[in-house]
Parts: sequence; structure tokens; C-alpha cells
Amino acid sequence: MAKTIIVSNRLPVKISQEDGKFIYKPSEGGLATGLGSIYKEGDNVWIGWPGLAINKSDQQQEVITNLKKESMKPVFLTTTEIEDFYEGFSNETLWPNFHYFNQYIVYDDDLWKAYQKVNKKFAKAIQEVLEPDDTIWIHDYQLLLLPQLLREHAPKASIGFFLHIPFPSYESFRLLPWRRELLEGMLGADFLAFHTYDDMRHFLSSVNRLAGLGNSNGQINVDNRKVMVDALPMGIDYDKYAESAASPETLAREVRYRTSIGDQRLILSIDRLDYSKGIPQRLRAFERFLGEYPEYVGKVSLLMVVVPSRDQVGKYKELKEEVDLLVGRINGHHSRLNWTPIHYFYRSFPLNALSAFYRMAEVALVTPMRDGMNLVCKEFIASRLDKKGVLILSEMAGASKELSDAILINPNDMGEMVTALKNALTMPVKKQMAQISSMQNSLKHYNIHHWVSMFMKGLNYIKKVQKDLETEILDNQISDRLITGYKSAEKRMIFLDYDGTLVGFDSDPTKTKPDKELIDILSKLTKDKKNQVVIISGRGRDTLEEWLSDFDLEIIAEHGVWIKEKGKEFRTLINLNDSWKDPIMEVLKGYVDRTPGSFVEVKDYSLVWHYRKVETGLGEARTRELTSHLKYITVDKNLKVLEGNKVVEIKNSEIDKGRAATVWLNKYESDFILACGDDWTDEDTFKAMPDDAFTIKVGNMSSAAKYRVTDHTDIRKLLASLL
Ligand code: GDG
Repeated sequence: MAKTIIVSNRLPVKISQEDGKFIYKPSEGGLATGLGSIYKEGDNVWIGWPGLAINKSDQQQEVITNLKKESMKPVFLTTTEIEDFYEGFSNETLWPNFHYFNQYIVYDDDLWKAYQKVNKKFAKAIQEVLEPDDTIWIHDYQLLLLPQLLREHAPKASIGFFLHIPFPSYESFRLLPWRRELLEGMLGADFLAFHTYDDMRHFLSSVNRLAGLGNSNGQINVDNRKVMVDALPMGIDYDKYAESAASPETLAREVRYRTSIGDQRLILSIDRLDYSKGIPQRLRAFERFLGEYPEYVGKVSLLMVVVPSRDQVGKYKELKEEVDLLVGRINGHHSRLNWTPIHYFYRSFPLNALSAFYRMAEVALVTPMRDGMNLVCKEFIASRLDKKGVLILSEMAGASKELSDAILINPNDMGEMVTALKNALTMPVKKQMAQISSMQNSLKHYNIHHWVSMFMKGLNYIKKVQKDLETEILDNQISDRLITGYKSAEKRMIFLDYDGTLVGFDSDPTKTKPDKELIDILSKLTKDKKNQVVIISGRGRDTLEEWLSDFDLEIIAEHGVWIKEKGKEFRTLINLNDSWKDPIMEVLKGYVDRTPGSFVEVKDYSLVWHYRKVETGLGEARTRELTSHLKYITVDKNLKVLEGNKVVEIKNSEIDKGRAATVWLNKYESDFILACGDDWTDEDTFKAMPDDAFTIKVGNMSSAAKYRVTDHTDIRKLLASLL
């Protein structure tokens, strides 16, 4: 039976060693809860590092056996791998880069090698259990190369990837010497999801700039495979936090804590130790708040939990010292015998203690400098059973996109944080309740289970799209049928588009005149008296005439404006008017002036704005502007505005390749028809063809053609096999 394989750096279990024996404790993380319903079912499995170095093979075997019972499979890492792959490349290179702490990046080729090696180790562990119909869901920045490594081994596998941290803007990502390899690694997945739309668009922009691949509604064509990218904000297990906040254990703890700290008002701060979380900035803001609003001295305390994390990494050690110093200084300076400004804990607590904190605090102060999502703020909201309380949230946290009812602040603006604290502590209860209720409603719906199911839906959807496209691939069987049909026919019509179909693309379109191979194919094809060959192209008639006049074929130029039958001159198909060209040309000139590298091609009945050589991104942005501008001014002019491959074309709406092709279909009887083309203008040709025609699309965009091939070399091969 098909199974689901979850892969993350850490397994959802904490293993410790006491008196030589391994102790296993399930981890309480959000991911473990969300995916718990999946990985424990049937043959499903979670693959990852168990969290400590286990080198002896008998011990490894013991751990493998015990974890198997819990549907887990460990990947063992050596101490050096943990240092170089995990602490090193993952946390000293990728983490700072993805969180815009670029001054902290360690650029070290040895760390990169370790990262590659461990990703391969994970790939091997997956391959050991992977079967054809399985689904693989990979998590996070430690495993960016894994999707492509698996794709090489299993081209048809269903692979999803979720990034839990921000994806940085291209300007940050480009700093990494290994940016291309990382991106290619990720593009091995079929479905990639991020917490926010910003992360998604940053990723798409890097894909565009580094891999040269554009996207259409978040779908990218990667080596003939459609890859989908989406924004899916991760939710929390809402009921778990709401229930925990109401549990007797939590209430008992709350009573105990209250008894010891008295009735002072509390502001809550909970994070892992990390420079991305803005802990020192928060402490300084709280100190300034006490200075600016002395009426709160003795009345309000900050309850600060910092969970130990990555304390072997240099920057984290420094941060720990900075936090210790700041807390010491603030407490030393402001404390009174009956009041401590900051209750600081550098350790983790059981869930009931956390829930008690969430209940006791009036204000949650969540002010990361950058955060992929941030779950603490969501857990605080879910724990507010009386619907009172205020969330102060950094706009740099992914969660701020969903929780717009919070007080949003910029963590670099200390003044704003101080004012936010004052506003939070004085907010009328009615307003607090309105805001918390609204956020609770949203978090209840978009919970962790919803997130898991949306992810799986996305992955299944794109696999289905891939499958639908796949059925149309021109395989050997269809080729054989086509060749048999061709050989047995007495009168054949063959419509061939030129650029992209018979020749590849070149940034200089003057360089794609027929080469030796194509000349050979076209000569043989046109010498056969049973064949009526029509080149049906968007190019101007002069070029086509110059390049193709030696062959015994007919020509449709400029998408159907001009037709040339054998032995005759070019003629227009219908009486067209070109008086619209001058005013539109003026508009296009304005775009050329503002867009270096672009130019206008003037054809008899159309104008084409080319942007092949324009800076990536700028051409696309100008295209959006130009097409909306043109749509407005062409509305009463019987013109069509069409976007093509790095071009925008304006032409009379009566013209298309399909109408022109119909002239031939009506004129000649034939018992075999073949039509090949690669872009949107060829769709009109495909639609004009009778049902029994062989219509072939070059490339894997959706099409009205019946079959598809990868590129122009396949068309050449096919034509050669007919001769
Ligand atoms: C990464 C991204 C993204 C904290 N202290 C205790 C404790 N916690 C739990 C919280 C919360 C979790 O740890 C922290 O999650 P965050 O989302 O806030 O932050 P990261 O660890 O940095 O997570 C982040 C997340 O991945 C998910 O995609 O949101 O942006 O950086 O659940 O409750 N749990 C217990 N005791 C503690 O003392 N039991």
C-alpha cells in the first residue's frame, strides 16, 4: 500500500541517555502534533535525526528497533556531521542568510560539503523504504538539496517541501556562493509551500533570476515537470492549547505562581534563544518603557522565558551573554524589595506551565526581527479563554499577515514598541475582547490540521496536473501510428510553425535561419509530391521568403496576415486597416525609452514590443503595465493584445493562424494532416484542425493539441523518421 514519508532534520522524539539506557520522550512541537495523525498510520514513517550522536552499531540497532515501533526511522549523524552540517551550514550559513542577518554568515566550503553529504545520507535512508506510489513530505532549511536528490533516484515520485523559516529576497539569497545548487535542490519537489506570500514571491523571483524560469500563477516548468509554489501559513493545534489552558493542572500552577509573584500585571515573552527573535531589543524597550512611564514601576513585570537552543554555536553563546547582562542590569537598577522588573528563565517548561503563563499575562510581547511564522503568538491567543488580553506583534513575523488585529510594530523602532506597551496596558476590555475573538476565530479555522490537509491537497493537485499532461506525451506507440498514417496517405497536409518548433530560441532572432539538418529535412519533405508543406509563422514575410524560398512549400507569415501559395506572390487574406499603428507606436516608443534593451518590431499589420534583453523582472513588470495600458486604448479599435515569449504583440483581431490554415484546409483534400507549434499563436492552428489530424505541441504548457513533445529536436526527429 502507498505510504507517506515525512522527513525533517529532527525526529519528533527526544532521546536521552541515563545509566547507559536510552529514554524516549515524544516531542510536543507543533509539527509533531500536526503530523501525528499522518505518520503513525499504516506503513507511514517519519525519517530524521534522533537528536544525539549514537556511534556504536549495537546501540544504533537498539534505537532503530525501538523507533520502528513508533513509526520512525533514524538517520544517525556523527559528531562532526552535527557540527558541520547542522550547527555549521544550516545554522551559521543558511539561518542568518534567510533571516537577513547577513553579517553573521559563515562562508565555508567544508561546511557546504558536509551539508551535501548529510543531505545524501538522508536521501539514502529514504530510498531504503521508498516504493513507487509513496508520497514524501520534506521539511525545512536543513534539507534543501533533498528533493532533487530523490528526484534523480525516483523521477516520478510525489515530493512536497515546506520551508518553516522565511525565504529571503533575491538580494539576500544571491550572496550565497551555493545559491544555484540550493535552488535546484528545492526544485526537485513537485509542490513547495511557504508560510507567507512574501516568501513565495521571493522564492519565485530567485527561481526567475537564477534558473531563468518564469511562473504562471505559481506554476513553474522545470525540465518538463510542472512544479507548484504556494503560501500556506502553518496553524497551531488550537484545541490542544485551549484545552490545556482550561485543565486543572494548569489552573493549579497558575494559583501557585500567583501566590509567589503577587498581583502585579504581567507582560509575556517566550522564545528559543535566537538573535532572530529580537530578545535584547525587547529588553531595552521594556527598560525604556519603565523610564518613560514610571507609574508602572512596581506594578508591571516582564515574564521572560528563553528556551536554550544551539548553544554550541558562537553567535548564540554571545547572545546568551548579552541577554544575561541586560537582564542583570535592568533588574539590578530597577528592582525593589517587593518587585522584580524581569522574571527571567533560561530553560524550558512543561506545557501546563506554558499554558499558565499564557493565562496569567495580559500582554504578549512577540517582537522578532524576522520569523518565518511564530507560533507562540498564536498559542497565546488560543489560551485566552476569557478573550481578554493584548498581543503586540512584530510585522517581521509571518504571523502578522494573519493576525492583523494585534498591535503591529516594527522591532527596530523602540519608540513604537514603548508606545505599544502603554497602549496595550490601557486598552479598554471591550476592544481587547473584540480583537482576541476575531483572531481566535481565524486560528480555530486555519489550524494545524487544516494546514496539513491543504498541503496534501496542493501536492495531490499538482501530481494530477502532471499526470494529465503526461498522458499526451508523444510516445513510441503514437509515433508509430503517426508514421503508419503518413506512409499510407496519398495526400498530406503538414503545417509547421518555425521558431521554437523547427529551430530553438536564440536571444538574437536573426540567428535562427535554417541550419544544415533542417535544410536537409525540409528538402526531403517538400520533394515528396504527396506532401503539401505550409510554414505557418509569426515572422515577417521578407525573412521567411529569404530563408525558405528554395523549398517547394507555402508560407503563412505574420500569424496569418500574409499568405504565399506556390508560384504566386504574397497576398493578404482580408482587407486590413493599419491606420491604428501610428498612435500605438507612439505609446510603444515611450516604453522603449524607459526600458533599455527593448525594441519594437514593425510588421505590416502588427507591432511587437520585444524584451528578451531587458533586465529580468523589469521586462515582466513593464509588460503588465503595457498590457493594461494598451487594453484601455485599444478597446474600440478591433485590435488584439497578446503576450508571448518575451514579447507583447498588438495586431488586428481578425488575424490568426487558424483562419489562415483554414484556407489550405478548404482548398486541398488530404488524408493525413499534421500540425506542429510551440506557442499561444499556434493554439489557433490546433483548434482549426479536423479531429483526425495529428496536432503536436512543443513544450509542456497546456494546449489544444493532442500530443506534446519536449523541444524542437523532437520535431526534427519525428519529421526525419517520416522520410
Ligand atoms: C520555526 C520558525 C515557525 C517554547 N518554549 C517552550 C515551548 N515552546 C514552544 C512554543 C512553540 C515553539 O516552541 C516555538 O515555535 P516558534 O514558531 O515560535 O519558533 P521556532 O522554534 O523558531 O520555529 C518559526 C516554526 O518553525 C513553525 O513553522 O513558526 O518562524 O522559526 O510551539 O510553544 N514548549 C514547551 N516548553 C517551553 O518552555 N513545552
